[in-house]
Amino acid sequence: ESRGKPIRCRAAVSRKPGEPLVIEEIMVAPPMAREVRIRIICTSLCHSDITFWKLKDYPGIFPRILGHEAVGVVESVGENVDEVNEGDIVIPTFMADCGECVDCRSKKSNLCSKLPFKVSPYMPRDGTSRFTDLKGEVLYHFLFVSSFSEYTVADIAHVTKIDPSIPPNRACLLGCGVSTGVGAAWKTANVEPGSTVAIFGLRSIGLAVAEGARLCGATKIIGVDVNPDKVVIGKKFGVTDFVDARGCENKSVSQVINELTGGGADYCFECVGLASLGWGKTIVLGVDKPGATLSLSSFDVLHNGKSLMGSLFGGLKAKSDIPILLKRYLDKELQLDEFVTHEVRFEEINKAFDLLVEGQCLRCVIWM
Ligand code: CXF
Ligand code: ZN
Repeated sequence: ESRGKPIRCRAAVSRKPGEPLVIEEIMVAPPMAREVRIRIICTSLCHSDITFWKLKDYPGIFPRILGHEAVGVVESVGENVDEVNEGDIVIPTFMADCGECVDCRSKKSNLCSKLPFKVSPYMPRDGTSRFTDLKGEVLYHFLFVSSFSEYTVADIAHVTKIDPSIPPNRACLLGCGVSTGVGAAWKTANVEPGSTVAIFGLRSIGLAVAEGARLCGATKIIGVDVNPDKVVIGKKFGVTDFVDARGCENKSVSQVINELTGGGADYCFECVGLASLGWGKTIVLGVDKPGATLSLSSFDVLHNGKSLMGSLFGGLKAKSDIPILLKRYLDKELQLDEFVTHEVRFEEINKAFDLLVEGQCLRCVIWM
């Protein structure tokens, strides 16, 4: 019986920026009020883990436990938790869904104002860590999830209970990347049947946007990438037209898109981390370094009626929308299998980093 006591387990600790993770024994404190301790079953690697793993100029956040796309089983619950019980299968998420604040109660926003999104090294509610190494040194959290550990602690507002019939190596994908892309088309842009879509960058997020746009009934889904090999994988996710960003000869990418759509795509999705404005609505999903800026001309916004919006977690509310996506997978509408290009054991977690950095990998599932 581990309930109420610290658990000693293994975690992959990021001790220094850009250096391989170190698998060590750590201590995971019991959950405090409104928290749950979760035994991670599977976790996958998202590009944001790599972005923050590499960042040198972000003081005070090492050593830390990365990972934020995962599924697990509730080991124990703290006081005042009635939403989940020991043994429940859950997805921890980097976005909170407290269900009580004005934003969580509104249909317009997925940005919880009680536990706002930030890149914090601590638990969201009391601002302390649940992790220490065997020397007693604090290990920091990442995005309120820290799934590169056999056990983690998450706030109940960051936990969604799911149907346990979905395989864990598929369920974990709904914790970040796939949900973000699908949600961006479905919730943020609200792509309607018959519309045209252009997607810049066909890695996991861009392909998930294509998948979302396909499910919403978009008739033209243009994928833009610098790698012409993406044409094959793009087709699997509903990309109808591929534009090789480097091989447009004497035309610009926007000219090509203009010709394909008769004037410009209704919705453009920026999934690279280099914002460029599309024709109608442009939705920014690509994660860039802190301090990066977007340039847009006021002429374009005013004269050409362009609009720009960001989409965190695809505009999804975790507790109500993850179960919808999960059901659509079980009903064979939403594709998840094709995202998983690699699977490794926890001991090989650094291989997952190499694979994602190299770019041939979409999602690498890590089995604990
Ligand atoms: C990202 C969203 C933008 C800030 C960092 C984390 N989410 C997940 O990958
Ligand atoms: Zn992510």
